[in-house]
Amino acid sequence: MRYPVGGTLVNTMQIFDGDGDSRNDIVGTLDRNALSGLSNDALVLFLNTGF
Ligand SMILES: [Ca+2]
Repeated sequence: MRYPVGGTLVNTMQIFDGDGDSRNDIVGTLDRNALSGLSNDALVLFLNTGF
């Protein structure tokens, strides 16, 4: 499977309480496909701050 050079995909997103404050947060893994397709992956964490 080919991806555009420099594209960013969201591989997975999971909802869980990452910081234990009883509000659900979201963690996602980003796959930023460089030429190898395996570099520049990243984890992102979205904290629900309860506004
Ligand atoms: Ca939380």
